[in-house]
Amino acid sequence: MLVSYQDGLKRIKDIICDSDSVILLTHRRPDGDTVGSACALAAAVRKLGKKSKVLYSDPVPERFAFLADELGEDEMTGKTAVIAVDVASRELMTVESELYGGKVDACIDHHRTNDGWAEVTCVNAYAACGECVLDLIDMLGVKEDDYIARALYTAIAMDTGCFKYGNTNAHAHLTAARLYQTAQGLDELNNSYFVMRTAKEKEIEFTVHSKQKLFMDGRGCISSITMDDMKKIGAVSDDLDMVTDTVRSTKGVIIGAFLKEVDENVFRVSVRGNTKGVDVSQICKIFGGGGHRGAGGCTVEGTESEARERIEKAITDYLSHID
Ligand SMILES: [Mn+2]
Repeated sequence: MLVSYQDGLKRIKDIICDSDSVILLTHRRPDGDTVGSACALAAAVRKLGKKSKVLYSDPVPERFAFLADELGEDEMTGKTAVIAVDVASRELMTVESELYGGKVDACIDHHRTNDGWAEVTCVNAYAACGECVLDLIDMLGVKEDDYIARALYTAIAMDTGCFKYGNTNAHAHLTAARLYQTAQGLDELNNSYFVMRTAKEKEIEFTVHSKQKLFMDGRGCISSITMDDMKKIGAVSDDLDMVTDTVRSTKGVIIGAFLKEVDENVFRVSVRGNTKGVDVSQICKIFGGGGHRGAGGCTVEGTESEARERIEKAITDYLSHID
């Protein structure tokens, strides 16, 4: 059930205070926001003398693995609460429900599209879920330590693309500034997240650039990568996280889409918008997906060219209606 944000924070605080152990759940294909938010909340819960662990749905990408490793996991004892973070709908979790008892007591999130799927769901449309989690940690009366600050900084920096995406606002900066006062080595984190790339990632970038097509007089952009391409490079899905942005980085592009083949003839589509006037989640909804105004995702089936055509047509339709 969706409740008001402040009421939700209070209720989630009560749920935590009422429990001996807390399991945190992330969405599948975990990103910096869901991992950072879950790890930060798990660490805060421990400061209250309770046990905690995070269930990640899918393996944690290499660049965020240090957060999961440093946290480790407690043995759950006594009354155990289950809280999802950054999870807009139940379908976004692949973690086996037997692992957490099937019932999700609460969900704290920043997606406008959250349908209120958990027992208590509260949403604030901040740039990152990490900002919601800091509000909750404040309500719990826990002071953020170095680890919590690095985890929450990861959440905010990743979901704002290092404070470059259209969702970046004063609150995101002010929260990051607060975390800077506690965390050590955030410059190194930025460097590892936003500058350094593996040789494989560079090769992927090259492939994605070479398969890029501009349309609608350069206002739309599309590119894709197949499992075959990835096999040739020796890349895995995780290596692709950071290339999505290249489809919106050509000057003049309003909407860019990147298609990644995740199963034979099944493409996971990431759509990115460059101006505040567009809402790319509307395009993703056509294909059963969703997301934010500036960033959304969906899945389409077909060959590479069929999938590209369908997405290109949807973007063309959308762009011709906003002129
Ligand atoms: Mn997020």
